[in-house]
Amino acid sequence: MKPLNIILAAALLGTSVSAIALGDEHHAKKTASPVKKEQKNWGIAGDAKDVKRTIELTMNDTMRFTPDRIEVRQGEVVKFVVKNAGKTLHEMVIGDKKTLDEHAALMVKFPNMAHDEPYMTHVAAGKASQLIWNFNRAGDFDFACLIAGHYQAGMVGRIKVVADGKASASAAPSATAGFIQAQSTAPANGMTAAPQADLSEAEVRKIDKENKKVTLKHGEIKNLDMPAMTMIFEVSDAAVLDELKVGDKIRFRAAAGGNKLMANDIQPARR
Ligand SMILES: [Cu+2]
Repeated sequence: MKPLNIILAAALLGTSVSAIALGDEHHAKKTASPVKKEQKNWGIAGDAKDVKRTIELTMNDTMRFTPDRIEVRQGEVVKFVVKNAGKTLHEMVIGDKKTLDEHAALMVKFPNMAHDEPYMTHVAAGKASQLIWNFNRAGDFDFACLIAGHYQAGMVGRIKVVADGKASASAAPSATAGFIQAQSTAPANGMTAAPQADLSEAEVRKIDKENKKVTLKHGEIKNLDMPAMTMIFEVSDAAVLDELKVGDKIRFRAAAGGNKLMANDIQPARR
């Protein structure tokens, strides 16, 4: 599964074939980059080799998921096969209500913002994609389509992760509330907001020179009032991408213009 995806991603690099047509592209590229897994309140990225269960989900233009109620056991690694039976783009994003609410509000503000996180998959009309997630924390979570207007139209489902009685107390469900709080206020990975109001800090996650795009795991973007997350930005000059490599810590000036999010003035982060 993993090697296959890497080969697939490599095969796609030289082509201009719309990778979205393959449905799995999003996933394939992700698998190919050595990105550290990040524990979220609702779980952590799963590995294909650990998948114990496959759940098929269908999304459609009536803004519904089928099924929209899912129950899993804590520690279960689930492969979601997500089909888009509609005629418009949909996505499945797993999260908790607070996080999804925040993201949904941002998507209304920046409709063309492209996220890239292991707990989400975007599926073009008529295609299918997959997402592997390890539900290692018990609790009640949600999944949703955050494309502007869809969440607001009720495109949301529930995931109940039933605590595994045998699991050790180290799962610390009691810390849940504090975790959510910390997550919303502090950028992940210890990234701090740029001291200069309009410069943001980020780590380079993916470079797509052909399309003049760069995926950045960024800290808070104060000038856009955007919390820390991983997003795809465009650059005006592809040459700046030659200076970058995955893992670089940078500073940049984020700008929202027209329907684009731009990363301008990219420079190395000062230590
Ligand atoms: Cu949708």
